[in-house]
Amino acid sequence: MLTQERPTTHRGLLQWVDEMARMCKPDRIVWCDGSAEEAKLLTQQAVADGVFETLNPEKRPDSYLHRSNPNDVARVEELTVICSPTKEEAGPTNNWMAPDEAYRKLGAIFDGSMKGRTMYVVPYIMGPAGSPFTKVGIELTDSIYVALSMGKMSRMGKVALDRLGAGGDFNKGLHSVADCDPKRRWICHFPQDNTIWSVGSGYGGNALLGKKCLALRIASTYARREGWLAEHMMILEATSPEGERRYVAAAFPSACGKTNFAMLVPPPLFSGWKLRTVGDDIAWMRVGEDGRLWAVNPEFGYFGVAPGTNMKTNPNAMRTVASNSFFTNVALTADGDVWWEGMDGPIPEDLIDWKGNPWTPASGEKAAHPNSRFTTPMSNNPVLSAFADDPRGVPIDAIIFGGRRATTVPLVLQSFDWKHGVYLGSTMGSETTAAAAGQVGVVRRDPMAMLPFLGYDMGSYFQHWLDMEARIPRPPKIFMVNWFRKGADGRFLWPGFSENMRVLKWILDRSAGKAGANETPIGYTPRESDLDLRELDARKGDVAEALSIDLPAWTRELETQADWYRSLGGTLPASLESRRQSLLEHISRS
Ligand code: OXD
Ligand code: MN
Repeated sequence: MLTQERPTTHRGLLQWVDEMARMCKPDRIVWCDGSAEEAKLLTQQAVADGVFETLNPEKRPDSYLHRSNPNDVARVEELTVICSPTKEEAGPTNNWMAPDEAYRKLGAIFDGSMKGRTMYVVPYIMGPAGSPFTKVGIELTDSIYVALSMGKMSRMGKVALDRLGAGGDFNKGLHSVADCDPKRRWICHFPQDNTIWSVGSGYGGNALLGKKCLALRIASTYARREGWLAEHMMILEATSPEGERRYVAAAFPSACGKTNFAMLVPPPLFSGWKLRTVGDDIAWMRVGEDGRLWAVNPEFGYFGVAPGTNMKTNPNAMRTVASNSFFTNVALTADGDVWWEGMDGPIPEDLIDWKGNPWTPASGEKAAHPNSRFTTPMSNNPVLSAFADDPRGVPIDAIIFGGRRATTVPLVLQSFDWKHGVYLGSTMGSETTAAAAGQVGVVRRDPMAMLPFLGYDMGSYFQHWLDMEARIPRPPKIFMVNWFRKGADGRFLWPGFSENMRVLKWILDRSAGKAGANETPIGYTPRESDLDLRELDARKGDVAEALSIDLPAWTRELETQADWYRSLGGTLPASLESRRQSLLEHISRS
C-alpha cells in the first residue's frame, strides 16, 4: 500500500532518509512495501502521469511502454565515477573524483531536485532472502519508473526491511532524474561509505542502483575485502540425459549474447538435455564448505536488450516477455503491441517509433532504439532453474570468458590451470562491431567483462582473482569462447545460438575430466572429433577453421596485450606479465 508511515525503527535509516529529504525537498515521501497492491497503484499513477503507456492486454497482458528522454538511453561510462579516498584505489581504468568534491558537486544538483515530486523509499535485497550472500540496499528515487522497475529487478519492499531489522547495514542509494541534463548527470560510487549517488539520468543501468552500481561496482570492493567474487556473469544449469546437474558461469561484454546463452535451447540432437537459467547478468560467488565455488544471481529480473531478440535467437526470452513486462524505447504497433528490429515476421505497418513519431522503413532510422530494453521478473522465464532462488546458490563447475573476435581467438579454449585462466580473463577483449567484414577490428580490452563495472583498481582485481586460487580447494575449470570468428570471406565460421550447446557439452565433459583435447601453446582446444558435431549444419572445413590456432596471429595478439598490461600501471601482478612472456616464448619454440 502507498503509505507515508515509516515502516521501520532503524534509526540510521530514518535519519538518512530525513537528511536526504532535507536536501532534495520532495513534496511527498512514499515508503514502498513491494506488495502487488502497491505495484498496481503505482502503475496506475505512472499511466496517469504519461510515464507508461498501457499495451494491448490481449496481445501483451499487464505490460507497459516507457519512452525515455532521447538524451538518456544508455549507460554513460564517461560520467560514471568511483569516489574512493584516493585515485590509486579507483585505478587507471576508472574515472575518479575526490569524495568531498563529489558530494559537494552532486549535492548542489540534488538540492531541491525533488520539489513538486514524490520521493520513493525503495528497500530491496540483492540475493535470495535468507542467504548469507545477500546485501540490503535502500534506493531513494523521484522516478516512479525506477521504483516500479526495482520491483521487477530485485526482491523489493518488506522483505528488505525485515532483513535489515533495527540496526543492520545497508547501501545508501540516492537517485534523482533532476532536470535530465547530460551536463548535470553523474553516477558516483563511494565504496568506503557503501553509498551511491546518481543524478540526471533515468536509464536502467544508471538508475536501478541495485544492478551495476551495487551488485557489481560496490559489491566488487566487498568481494575483494571478504574473499569472494562479484562478477558480470550469467549462470546456466545443464542437466544431462543421465540426470547429472552441472553449472557454468560466463562473462561476456555487453551485446555479445550473454542473455541468449543463459536461456539456451539445445538443438534436436541434444533434446535429452535440460538447460535452465539461474541468472543472466551477475554472479556472486563464494567458497562453500565443500571447497567448491558457489554462485547466486543477486537479481530478481532481467533488463535485456530487445533488438535482435526473436524466436530463433532466444525463444525463451520471447516467452518471458509475453506478459507482465516493461518495455523501454521500443516501437509501438497500431494494435498496441511492441516491435523491434529483428523481431520475427514482417515489419508491421503504421509503427510509432521509440521517440513517439510515425515510422516506416523509409524513415532511415531505427524504429526501436538499438539499446531498447525489456524489464521482466525472472519468474516469467519458462526455463528458470528450480535453484535460482536457493539461498545456498549453485556449485560452479566451469567459468567461461567470451568475447567477440573476428580472428585469432578459437571457438573454445581451456586454460592450463587457474592462473592461466585468470590471464585469459585479464586479456579478453571484443572487436568493435563497426569492424568491416574479415578485417581485424579495434580490440577493446574488457577483462572479465568488468571494465565498466569494477569498483576499484584493475591490477588489484587481477591479484584478487589470483589469490582466490588458494581459497578454493575444488576450483572450477576456466575456458574462453568466441562464437564470432570469421573466415577470410567474412562469414561466421560457427552457427552459434542453439549450436553453442555442442561447445557447452565439451566444456562440461572437460570439467569432469572426460573429453579429449589438443594441447596447443596457448591452451587446450577440442579436435573436431572431440565435439559432437552430428547433424550440424556447417560448411566443410568451417569448424576446423573456427578451432584452429593461428600462431602468427597469436604472436601479434600477445604483443598487443603488452600495451594493455602496461596501461594498468604498477599494480598489475608480475605473474601475469611473465605468463604473457612465457606464452610468447612457447609459441616461438613450437
Ligand atoms: C547490461 C550491460 O545492461 O551490461 O547488462 O550493459
Ligand atoms: Mn550486463
